[in-house]
Amino acid sequence: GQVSSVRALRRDFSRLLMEHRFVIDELLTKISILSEESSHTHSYNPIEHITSRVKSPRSLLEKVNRRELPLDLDAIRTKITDIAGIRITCTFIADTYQVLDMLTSQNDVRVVEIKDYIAHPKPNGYKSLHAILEVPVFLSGGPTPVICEVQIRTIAMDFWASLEHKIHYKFAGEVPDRLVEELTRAAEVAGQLDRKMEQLHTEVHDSEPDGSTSEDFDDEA
Ligand code: 0O2
Repeated sequence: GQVSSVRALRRDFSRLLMEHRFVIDELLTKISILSEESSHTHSYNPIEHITSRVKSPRSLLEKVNRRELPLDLDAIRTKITDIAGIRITCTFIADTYQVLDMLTSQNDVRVVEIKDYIAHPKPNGYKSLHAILEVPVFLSGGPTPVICEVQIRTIAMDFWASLEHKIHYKFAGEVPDRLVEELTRAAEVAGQLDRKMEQLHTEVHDSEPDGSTSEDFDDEA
């Protein structure tokens, strides 16, 4: 009857969330391998930090309602692409593209969609690379493709986005015009900082003497 179908829905819903925890685990492993390998090979790690989250049941259901989707788990799984989310903060702009490329070139990673808000910022100044990726999770019944949203940005972009997010919530989306303008200007300043830091980095890198420095021996010791 109704009780058993509610019970079944609950069970399927919790399985859906579990699978999205698994896809995060799969991707975090890929990212940490790339990061560690880069440190080893180039003595350089393009990744500053990584955060991840599975959407809470409440905010997932709110989104389902907002989108007027049926309570059908197959529809939810394909239409709501940010149930699993990973945010990678990189040092420089070039690193964001490189990390995206290293992830999307892997055989078992299917690119569903890429949104390049770095090349094409949102009107408010928001910048980030967004990738909707589908990765197999190896369950007892066989590989199950699961979707994850990966956001890749620089430290400056992340700094801006977290403040903007807080302000957005504080004003429940009705941010006063003056603040919106100031935030857009702050996004430009963050962009200038990113370009300046990248330029300094290139200069320092190019002026490094060729051949090994004493640091190069650290790993061999
Ligand atoms: P939260 O609280 O971070 O989860 P959609 O996700 O489909 O509703 P859209 O525009 O198709 O919306 O997707 P998009 O552009 O890829 O943006 C999704 C996520 O990017 C957002 O998730 C934010 O995390 C981030 N984002 C996008 N635009 C902005 C922005 O202007 N400011 C900030 N701070 N973050 C942004 P959520 O679910 O909206 O929010």
